[in-house]
Amino acid sequence: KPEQDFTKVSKFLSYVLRHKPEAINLTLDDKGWASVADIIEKAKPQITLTPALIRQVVIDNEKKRFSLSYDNQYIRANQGHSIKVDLQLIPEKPPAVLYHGTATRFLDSIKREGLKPGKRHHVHLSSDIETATAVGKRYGKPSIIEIPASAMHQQGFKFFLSKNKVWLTEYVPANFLTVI
Ligand code: HQG
Repeated sequence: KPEQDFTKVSKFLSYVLRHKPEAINLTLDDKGWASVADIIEKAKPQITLTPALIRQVVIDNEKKRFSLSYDNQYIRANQGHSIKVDLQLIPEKPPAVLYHGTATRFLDSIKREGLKPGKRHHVHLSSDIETATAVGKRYGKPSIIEIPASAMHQQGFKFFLSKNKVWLTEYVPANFLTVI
């Protein structure tokens, strides 16, 4: 089925572009871009890619996880990295509230320590509860945390909106968190 192929390719691209390019001996530039031709070559024989398949995955991906350069020669992930890359994110004014979905079993620790980015660059926040619920479900029974983003922004906390509309911030101290 093509959808299954797309999922497999998306997972492969997420892995090498966000977390472990060295797994296939790929190099990213400092802004996270990799050559499409290079990926195709180095993905072999694990996975067979073509420029057309990569373009389809970039376009169809439900979360718009990847971007291609204008000439289609380079690709990068829009967010979610654990390796150091400079996405050149520009701070933006967030909406009044944002939501973070997590597993219920993490709540005690989160209430104590605040929301931390873990292995990634940022804490990931959503503008709607449905998306946050889907994110939280990945690790178990979901819980939703509401964050007063405007108020934090007024106090000097920076927020960024990734190209695929995920809100990002470095850290959310515990006093800003309300479990809803
Ligand atoms: C939790 C997916 C204990 C945090 C999604 C989360 C998202 C704490 C987990 C994107 C904590 C990290 C990111 C603390 C935070 N104590 N646990 N103090 N602070 N946590 O996967 O936000 O499909 O790195 O709540 O849709 O779940 O990959 O982050 O549960 O947008 O494109 O630590 O990944 O997108 O987990 O998900 P993650 P996330 P993709």
